[in-house]
Amino acid sequence: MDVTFVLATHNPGKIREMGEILGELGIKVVSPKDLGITVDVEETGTTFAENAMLKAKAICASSGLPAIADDSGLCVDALNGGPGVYSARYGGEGLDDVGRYRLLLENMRGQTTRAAHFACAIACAFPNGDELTAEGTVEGTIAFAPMGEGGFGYDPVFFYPPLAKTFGQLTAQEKSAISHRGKALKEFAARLETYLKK
Ligand code: ITT
Repeated sequence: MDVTFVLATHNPGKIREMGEILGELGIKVVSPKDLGITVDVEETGTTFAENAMLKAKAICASSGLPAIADDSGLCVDALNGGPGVYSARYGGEGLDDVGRYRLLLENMRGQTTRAAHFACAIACAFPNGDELTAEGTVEGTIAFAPMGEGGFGYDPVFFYPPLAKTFGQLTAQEKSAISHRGKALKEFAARLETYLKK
């Protein structure tokens, strides 16, 4: 594939995972940082798909290149699907990844219903106005304590029953093979291939 895409994200965990998966799928990417672009996009959408498209369009407009964005989050049944689209802002500005998952564990204390899923929407915006989208989810449960140092965000507290491990205990390859992001990016790559053939 001879097109270069900008990864419309500032999250280092996503840049790493998306770069690896897209690289394996033969898709060339650069980061906004590589291009000297810093665009802070306000995530005003109510769905992952809307927010992903807002980010992709903003970075496409400022770079002049096709841009791929990811909007994702953790949806917990006992929290009525929260933090959902607010996953990055859970607990307010002052918290880091560890602070956010600790707050989640605190809010889940005594809760026996632990089902949750990660969701990921991928959006791609082209300079000519064309758009592509794809989505992926993965089901799991909220662990009772953090386990593992891998991944990022809520990974240490997201337990994946089929492997009996948290996402924090998986290698990058193991996580990508089953994750919300891995699934969404594979679907996106298939749609992109069809689009580029047209
Ligand atoms: P960009 O908007 O720059 O891409 P962000 O971190 O603000 O970065 P989101 O608004 O999509 O991105 O927030 C997603 C949050 O959901 C992220 O910060 C993590 O806390 C969490 N999250 C998403 N995918 C995850 C994953 O694979 N593992 C762990 N946590 C994840």
